[in-house]
Amino acid sequence: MPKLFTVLMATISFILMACGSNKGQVDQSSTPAKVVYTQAIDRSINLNPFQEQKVVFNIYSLANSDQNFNELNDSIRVESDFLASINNTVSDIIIPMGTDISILIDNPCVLEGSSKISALRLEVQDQLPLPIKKQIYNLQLKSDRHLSQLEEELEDDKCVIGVSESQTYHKQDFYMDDPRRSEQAYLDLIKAEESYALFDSLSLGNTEDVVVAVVDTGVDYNHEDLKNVMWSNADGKHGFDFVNNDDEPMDDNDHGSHVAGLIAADTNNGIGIAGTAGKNVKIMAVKVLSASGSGSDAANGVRYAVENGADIINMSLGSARENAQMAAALREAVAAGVTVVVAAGNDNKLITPTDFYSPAGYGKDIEGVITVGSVDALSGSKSSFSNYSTTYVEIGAPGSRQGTSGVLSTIPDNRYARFQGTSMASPVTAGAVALVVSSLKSNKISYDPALTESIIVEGADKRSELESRFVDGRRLNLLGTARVLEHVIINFDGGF
Ligand SMILES: [Ca+2]
Ligand SMILES: [Ca+2]
Ligand SMILES: [Ca+2]
Repeated sequence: MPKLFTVLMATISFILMACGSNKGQVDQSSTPAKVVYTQAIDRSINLNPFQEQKVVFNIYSLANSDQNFNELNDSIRVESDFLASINNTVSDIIIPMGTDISILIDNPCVLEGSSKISALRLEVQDQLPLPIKKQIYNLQLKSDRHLSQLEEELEDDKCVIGVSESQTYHKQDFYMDDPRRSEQAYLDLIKAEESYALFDSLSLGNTEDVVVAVVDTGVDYNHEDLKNVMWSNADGKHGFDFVNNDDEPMDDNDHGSHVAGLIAADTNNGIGIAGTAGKNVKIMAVKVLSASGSGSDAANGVRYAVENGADIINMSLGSARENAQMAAALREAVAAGVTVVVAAGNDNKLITPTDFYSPAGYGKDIEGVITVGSVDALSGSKSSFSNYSTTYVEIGAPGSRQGTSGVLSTIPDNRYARFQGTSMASPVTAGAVALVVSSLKSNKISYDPALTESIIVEGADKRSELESRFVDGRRLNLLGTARVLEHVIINFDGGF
C-alpha cells in the first residue's frame, strides 16, 4: 500500500490514507431550489401542542417525505421560511389521501358511545381499545383533506384529544436486517445503536437529508448497498471525476467506495452492512484520486463539493507538506457552512509544524475542520499506524480491528472488504457529523461548522490511554454526541 507522500512540481499530490490521474472543470449545474415549509407549531417550547390546537401536522416533515403532498400543495410552495404568513397559509395545506395519521383518543369517552369521529369513525372503531385511558390509533386518511377541514371535523368531538402524522420509532433491532451488521464492531465501540433513538427524537421525526461529499477515488454508485444513498444533480449525475474530466465519478480503486459505505451504506435494507449515519445521508462522489490512489485535484474537489451543496466533506487523503491551496479551500468551505472531516495519516508519526500533513494539520486552527486519528474497534487504543498529536489530532475514531485486516465496508461490484487506516476513522466521524447536521437542520437551528465540531468533540469520551495521543484523549462516542446535541437544541432560543 502506498506510503509515500509525493510532491510533484508546483502541485501537491494527495494519496489516500488506507494502509493499504487529470484536471477537470467544476460542474456548475446547481441543485433545484429547496422547498421549505415551516412547522405548523413550535414544538420546542410547547410540550403539549394539543392543548393549543387539536390538529397538529408536522408540515415540514410531510413536505420532505411525501411526493404526493408536494404535488397537492404545489401552489403554496415557498422557497424560504414564511413564519409571518404561516397562520394564514397553513389551513390551506392539503393533507393527502393515504397519509399515515395518529389520533389520540380518550378511551373512556369512546366506550361511553360519545364519539362522533365522523369521517374517521369506522377505522378507529376497528382497533381494539388498550387498557389505557389515552390511546393513539394509527390509520390512513381515506381522502384528501384540507387541514382546516380536518380541524372542523374533529373540533366538536370530545373524545378526540389530538391528531398528527404518525411516527415510526426504531429500537435496538434497528439494524437487524443488515446481514453483516454483526461484523461491524466499530459501530459498537462508538455506541451507534444506543444513540439512534435519541437522534430520532431530537429530529422531531423529521428526516432531513444531509449531503456528504466523499473527495476520494470515486464511488461505485451502482453498488447494491450504496445506489440508494447517492446524491444526484439536475442531470442525474452523482458528482464529478476530476481525474478523467468527466461526470461519472466511478471508483476504480476501492478506497472511495469503502469510505462511502462507512458513512452511509444503505441501512436496514436487508443487504450488506449498516452505515454509521443511518438513513438520512446522501453521498456526493468527487473523484480526485486515480486508480493508483493519488492526484492533485483535492482542493478542486473541495470547491466542487461546496458549490454543489454538500453539507459535509470527507477527505481520507493527505500529503506530507503544507499547501496554501488546500488551506484556502478549507477556509472557504467552512465559511460556506460546510464541515470538513480529514484523516490524520498513517505513518505512526507525531504531527508538528515541521512534520506537517495536509489537510490534517489545518484542523487545529480551523474550527469546522476536524482531524481524525484511528483507534482499534475492539481495544479502543490508538491503531499502531495512526499519526498522533495532542494539538493537531482532534479526535480518535475506529479505523482498524485487531485480529482482522480492518473494518468492514463496501467495495465495487457488490463486494465487501476490510480496510484499515485513518482513511476509515475519518468517514466514521463524518457519519457522526451527518447525524448532528441532520438534527440541527431538522430543528431549523442555524449552525456553523464550528458548532458541529464542538458537538462532536464535547460528546467524545476522554480516555486515559489516549491522553498522550489525541487532544484530551478524545474518542468518538455517538451517544455522548447525541446528549450534547440535545443540550444545544433545548437551549437554542432562536425560535423556529
Ligand atoms: Ca469517470
Ligand atoms: Ca445495508
Ligand atoms: Ca478543528
